[in-house]
Amino acid sequence: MGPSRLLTRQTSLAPAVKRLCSQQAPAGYRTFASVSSTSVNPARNHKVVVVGGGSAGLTISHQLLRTGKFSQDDIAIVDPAEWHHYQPGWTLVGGGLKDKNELKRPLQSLVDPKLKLYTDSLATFQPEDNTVTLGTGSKLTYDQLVVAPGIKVDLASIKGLPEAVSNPDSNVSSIYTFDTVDKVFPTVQRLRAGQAIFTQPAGVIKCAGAPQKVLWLALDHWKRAGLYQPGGGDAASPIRIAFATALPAMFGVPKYSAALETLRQERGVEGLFAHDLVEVDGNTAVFALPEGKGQVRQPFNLLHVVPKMGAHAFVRDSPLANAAGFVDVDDATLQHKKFANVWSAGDASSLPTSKTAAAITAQAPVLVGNLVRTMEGAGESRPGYDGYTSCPLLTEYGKVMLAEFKYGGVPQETFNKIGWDQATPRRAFYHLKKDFFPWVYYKSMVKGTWGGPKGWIN
Ligand code: UQ1
Repeated sequence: MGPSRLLTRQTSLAPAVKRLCSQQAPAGYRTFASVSSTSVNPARNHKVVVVGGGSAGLTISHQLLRTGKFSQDDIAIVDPAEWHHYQPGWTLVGGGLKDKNELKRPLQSLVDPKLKLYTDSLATFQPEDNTVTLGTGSKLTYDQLVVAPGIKVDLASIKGLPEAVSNPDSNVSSIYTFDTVDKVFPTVQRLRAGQAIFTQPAGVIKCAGAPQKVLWLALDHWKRAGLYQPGGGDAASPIRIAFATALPAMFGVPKYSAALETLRQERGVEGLFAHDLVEVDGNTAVFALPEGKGQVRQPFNLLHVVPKMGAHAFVRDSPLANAAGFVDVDDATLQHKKFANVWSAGDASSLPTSKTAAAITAQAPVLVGNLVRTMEGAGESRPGYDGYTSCPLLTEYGKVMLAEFKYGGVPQETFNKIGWDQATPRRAFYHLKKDFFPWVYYKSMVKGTWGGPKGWIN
């Protein structure tokens, strides 16, 4: 029962409520109506509560709506964000190819009016009671819960990084946050000589290819400007480039890793493997080496940093999380391992695959199908997700290597059918990445009508 229905029943109170509500309350003043709505009826119920209005949350909410099984406000989205960002485009901003502001939309404008949007933060989960508590203290109850709030990008995980990226005079930047992404290309343009270092951290991050995409575009920029030449001496190549990654190889999938390692060597990029950035100290990057081998210090003239990432505290500290802090769902059904009416997809999930928007295109239909089956008591969830994900790796201006793979790092290439080996960078893939994916994302994906490699759905 909604609060308005409760109030109109109490006929003696109704005129007073009407009078009070018609007056403009000053900002921050709690009106009579808002006081009574929380005290009289603290929990609002929805058939489905979706936590997060990012790529996964919006895609899943709209795919649910398109099943035709939900009415006005049956589905609620909880997200405090004012803006929704097309984050896969931030590598393009780092390469000077797009403006960060053209990639964002007001979140409200992307939410179908049939969905209820709570612009609040989420405080805690009470899955035993089918309840979530919002940052305001209000509670929502649900029949089914979808947890898709994404992953936290933690600039403070690296000592000195927050200060360095926010200092306009430093050559330290990162494509991984909205506030810092537009600093990247000007630092690349400004560098005329010296050591450039691009980092990739230990641990789970979103889009594990992005740390090197920004490197490849910068390298191409300096090459075209006559400042970089593989194997050239100081005169021919005043800029030197290093990729410092905490991982042992260029990429997690052997097929693409081998192709990228060949590029690295051909292009004269120094590989600092098993180097995990822990501190930015003035113009020196400090890396931790594995197995207690200590630290190394590397002076730089330009540093592109990828911060460490991890589950949001409100997920990590909840009964829904696995030991790593991610929502503990089945790899194939996306159903929670303990709570059968809880689901997760995207960056917040435990799904052991690379965290990308492309992965959402394959995860969302499986989650939606199984959620609806469960809601209707139509039987057990069906395994349907094979780990599909993709990483369109910009390897230079005008070329992309379209890595597509599933669980176990097994390639699953869409354009295999027409005889293309996707480890070969191509111009057609560049236009998919730069022009087609951003367009289809806002035109169709977040509206629930894009199935990734399957094309248009619903
Ligand atoms: C995709 O659908 C998508 O979403 C719009 C991406 O953007 C982030 C992608 O990177 C990829 C690879 C897909 C998959 C689609 C095809 C046609 C391979």
